[in-house]
Amino acid sequence: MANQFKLPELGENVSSGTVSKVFISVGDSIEPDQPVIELESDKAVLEVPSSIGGTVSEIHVKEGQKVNVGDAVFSVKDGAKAKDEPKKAEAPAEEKPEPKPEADAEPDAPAKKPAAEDAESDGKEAEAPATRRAPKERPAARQAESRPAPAPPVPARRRTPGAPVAASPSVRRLAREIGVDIYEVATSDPSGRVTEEDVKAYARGLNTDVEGMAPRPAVPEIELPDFTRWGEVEYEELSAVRRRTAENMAAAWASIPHVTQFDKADITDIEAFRKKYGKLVEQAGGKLTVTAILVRVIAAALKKFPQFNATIDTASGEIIYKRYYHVGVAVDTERGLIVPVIRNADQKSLTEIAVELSEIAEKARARKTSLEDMQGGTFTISNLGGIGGTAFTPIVYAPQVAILGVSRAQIEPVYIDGTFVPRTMAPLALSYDHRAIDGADGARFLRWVAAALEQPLLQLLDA
Ligand code: CAO
Repeated sequence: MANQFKLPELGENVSSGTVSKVFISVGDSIEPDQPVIELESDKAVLEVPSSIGGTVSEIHVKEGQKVNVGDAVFSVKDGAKAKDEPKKAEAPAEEKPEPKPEADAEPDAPAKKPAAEDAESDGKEAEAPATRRAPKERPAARQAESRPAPAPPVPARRRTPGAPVAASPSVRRLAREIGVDIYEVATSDPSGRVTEEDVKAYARGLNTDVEGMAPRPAVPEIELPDFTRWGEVEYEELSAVRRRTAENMAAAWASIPHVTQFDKADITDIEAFRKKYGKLVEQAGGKLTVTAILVRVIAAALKKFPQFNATIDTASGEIIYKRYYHVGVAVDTERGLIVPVIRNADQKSLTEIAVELSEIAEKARARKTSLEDMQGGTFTISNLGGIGGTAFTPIVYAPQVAILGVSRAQIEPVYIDGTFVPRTMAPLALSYDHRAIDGADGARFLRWVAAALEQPLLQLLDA
């Protein structure tokens, strides 16, 4: 039975620190995962949770004392978890499931829950201490600039038990008072500390999602086996962008009945146009690309087909038609997918759009896109053609109702007036929310977009 808690590994670069607070006293009954000391290192201030439970018999550290990884912090005399130990012994190590996500911990006040309440997870904790997966430092700088939005209430993925969170007691208190689980909050502070602003931003996200929609439906989580049973594995903390993408995609996939409509656009003349006028746009500071042209064409298509520039609100039984045309463009960056928005694309010239697209893509790749830059989009374009591929089925970026995917344009033989002629054909894929849009409308919309690319003057007939 473990009766002494030693300072565990705290992260790749933290091997010691100064005890700034001791949260426990002799005689306290404590539980695994309960914060016991606050430790200040040169990198961050961390609360260190215990991996053992029991009644504290001795505290080996005091405030202001320097401690190293492996130093004894406190001892317990009765080991409240002793009763669970036979259970652990029965289970062969490799068949033990992952420790359960923690229960709602009250990080900055010693919790007084009865030990039996957590008997199951406590038992596992005692044998699989906090250091089983070395708690990693949060990649703070990456999270800081990439936080697209506060995390929504689903899925309720909790931190790995034992991974400490750096935050001051007042921030923890605030989180507790407003009902935020501090372990779910991403930090925006380069030091890795969770700040008051982080907690407030997270709390705002709990009430509504990014676009002000109702809270999303819960997405069931897939239970993971212990992969170490079959070989070596490596753990990497999800970046804020990856986490957010995962949540958005899962929510959209679970709640939107998708249909994907395919077509091809003959962009031979557009390619000739790009070659001819690319220099002019370059002088203005942009790049006349297929994506830039598509943004302009899509803005016109959204005016022609308002149901594609809408949101379906099943709760109120309404369709919300937006009278602005803000086109999001998926940008592939080192840290994942970012979707900045080109506002009022219907009112901008092609050159203006090309310049803005170059700017937002550069900004996204330089990690400078703000939350504001990504909000308010009414339709999204995802062009993977620069990378390759013949087709893909994009996922609608909720609460929008449609997204256009573009694959690599290639020269193909096209049968025209009795002869095969080489034409540059761009594969298009339109995914849409079948609750809001019928199949025939999907086909019409995409054909209209293809025709507008083939004969741009056609648009003017309706304009
Ligand atoms: N077919 C053939 N070639 C294409 C093409 C297409 N559909 N789209 C772009 N290209 C070419 C461009 O012409 C350019 O070639 P040159 O350098 O010879 O002129 C090259 O590919 C690179 O294009 P680009 O990336 O500079 O410019 P872009 O405006 O076409 O694309 C952007 C901008 C931001 C959309 C793109 O860089 C990008 O990030 N795409 C990935 C989007 C993504 O990840 N989507 C997935 C989201 S869903 O999981």
